[in-house]
Amino acid sequence: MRTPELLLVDDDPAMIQVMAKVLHGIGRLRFATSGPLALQKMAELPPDLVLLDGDMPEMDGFEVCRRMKADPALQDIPVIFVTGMSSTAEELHGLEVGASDFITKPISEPLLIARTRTQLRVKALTDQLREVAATDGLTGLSNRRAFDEALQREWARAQRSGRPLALLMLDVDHFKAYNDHYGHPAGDDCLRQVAQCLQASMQRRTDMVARYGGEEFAALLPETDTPGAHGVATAIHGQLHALALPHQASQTAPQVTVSIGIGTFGPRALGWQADLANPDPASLVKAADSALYAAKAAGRARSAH
Ligand code: GH3
Ligand code: MG
Ligand code: MG
Ligand code: MG
Repeated sequence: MRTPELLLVDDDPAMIQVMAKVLHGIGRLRFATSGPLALQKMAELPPDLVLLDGDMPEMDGFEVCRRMKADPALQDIPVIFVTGMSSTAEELHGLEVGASDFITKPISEPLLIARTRTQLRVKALTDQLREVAATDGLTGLSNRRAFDEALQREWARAQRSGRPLALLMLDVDHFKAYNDHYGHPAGDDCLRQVAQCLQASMQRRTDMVARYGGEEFAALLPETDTPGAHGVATAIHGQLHALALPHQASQTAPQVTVSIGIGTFGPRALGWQADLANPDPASLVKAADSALYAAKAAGRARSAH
């Protein structure tokens, strides 16, 4: 397991020193002496746990916690309040804004360690669960759910920025025949190899390839226009050709090939395909899907737009 990142937040540096001495063996420690500074550090690198002073002059811990829980990038990070107050009302307030646990000052070292470990364990399990929920079990690629989420996100970003967005739909050619000829387990293995090849063909860190379902894959290419998308598709055909997975039962070629449909979204004035009355993410999928159908009809092992 990777080293956990802890953020210790208290307006009193002496208090941070006390906690740091106790927690230094548990993870990598970072510090903030105010609410705004804490939020800034979290934005730079989301920690695995925040130990948060309730009472701070500029912005109190409750407000920091409220803001964290309203931010999708920060809301799964557990927060332990370290407070001087221990009234039921304060504790309720903390729970209402999303606190996971409480420690009262003066802190007990064993309790601080035990509660910190507990929350880090919960965080590690949450991360694991999120990872499993987003991953396709056969290929290890992102799954359909993760793809749909990314599409919503990137679609919204493209709308805001006016930058293009491309989507490739890929389908393995004559794959039913592959299964019939080589057997289903070999078919599974073939899908794994195709998946790896697709992953290796992605050109930018922000490109995402997913198993869309069955023997269909999808790639989401932010900031990519139609020529760029064609470039990626051509690279995929080339990589698969070089990989040369035998497919004796294919009517297209004696090796595994894919057909690719390209959909792009962007300002029409610049020549990108946006001729849709009410464009939404589904319309981009639909455009790529009809292009895929065209690529199949035109003879497979090719791309269409
Ligand atoms: P086309 O070139 O038109 O795409 O022909 P095709 O045979 O690939 O198309 P079809 O949709 O008829 O067949 C898809 C096949 O993919 C059928 C199905 O058994 C197989 N398949 C889907 N998911 C898996 C999987 O997880 N493992 C294996 N081994 N086969 C799968
Ligand atoms: Mg304080
Ligand atoms: Mg299919
Ligand atoms: Mg197919």
